[in-house]
Amino acid sequence: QKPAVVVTLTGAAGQIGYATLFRIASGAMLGANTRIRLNLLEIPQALGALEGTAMELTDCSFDLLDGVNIFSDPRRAFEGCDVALLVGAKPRSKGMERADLLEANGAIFSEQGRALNEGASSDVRVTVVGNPANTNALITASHAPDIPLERFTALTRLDHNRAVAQLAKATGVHPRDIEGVAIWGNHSASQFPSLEHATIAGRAALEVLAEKNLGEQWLSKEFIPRVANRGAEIIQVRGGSSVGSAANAALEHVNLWNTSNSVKGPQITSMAVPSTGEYGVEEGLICSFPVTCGGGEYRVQEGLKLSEAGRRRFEKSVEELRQEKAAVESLGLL
Ligand code: NAX
Repeated sequence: QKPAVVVTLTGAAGQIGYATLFRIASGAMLGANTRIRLNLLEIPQALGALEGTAMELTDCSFDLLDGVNIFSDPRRAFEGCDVALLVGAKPRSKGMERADLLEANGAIFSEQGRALNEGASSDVRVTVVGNPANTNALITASHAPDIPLERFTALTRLDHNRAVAQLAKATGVHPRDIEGVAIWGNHSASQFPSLEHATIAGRAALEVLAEKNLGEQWLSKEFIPRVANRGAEIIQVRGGSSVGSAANAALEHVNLWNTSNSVKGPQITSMAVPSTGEYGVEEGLICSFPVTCGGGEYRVQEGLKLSEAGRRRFEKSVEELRQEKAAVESLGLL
């Protein structure tokens, strides 16, 4: 029998951590035939709560769960790590400047990058969820020079799922009939959720929308801002940030990327990955693109033509990524 896959989850006592762990242990992330060992990382103040979560995981007697270990030392948490989910991050507190936020997160992700570099297994795959996710992924990667750059990704699957849901709602179809939606750029309000190559039951989504009199106006005034600001909308309505949907998206991201027989079958998803020059995005930025993936690999879908408006929206988001990179560079975090 194959040895258990070591999954390291940071921020494990947080909200998304709690919503993710039980599903990981039940096989929703790596499939029903993959045994798992969980390494959970938290800050010292949260170890008590985390101990309680570990007890609950034990109480589930999951078939696939070979063990749970909790740590506050990243070097130990990432030892032998095959799949890393970096969820723990410093939230922006009142009065905190943007540079302070980048600096606080820079310290966390550079230390974790070094720990991955030292101890992770040679086939490690890393997914960053903690915000600012793209730039945190860049910081992590830059401190792990021995791990191939393409192993570092950031989560935009939640934005992707939100875009699919909004398209489904507007056209009165089920999300399962929708393909080819993509998030381009940064996981932030500047992102470009694109329907330009989306299809609904095989028909161009823009055509279906046009029949309902939903055109450029609807895209720019309703669809794009709705998707890009959905996190804020959830906070307003729910009184707290997205948790279940974020956990679900993180599981899907890892599942689609790392299993050859992913739960949802082959499909185009959105993933923030290190650019190798695709669509004119310079190397060194971790940018969301449409990708196909499976078996631990992904490929950016190339050759798609964006409209002029789409191109402009994408470029604006890429510019924000450049600025974030310049800011962390000037703080000496890369
Ligand atoms: P919580 O504040 O509930 O949990 C974060 C946890 O991380 C806390 O338990 C904290 O103690 C821990 N932590 C802080 N520093 C740490 C460190 N150095 N090592 C290990 N653990 C550490 O936040 P939660 O709602 O779980 O959200 C987690 C992160 O996900 C946030 O940064 C949030 O902004 C981000 N999100 C990213 C999304 C995405 O699509 N990329 C969507 C959802 C979410 O907003």
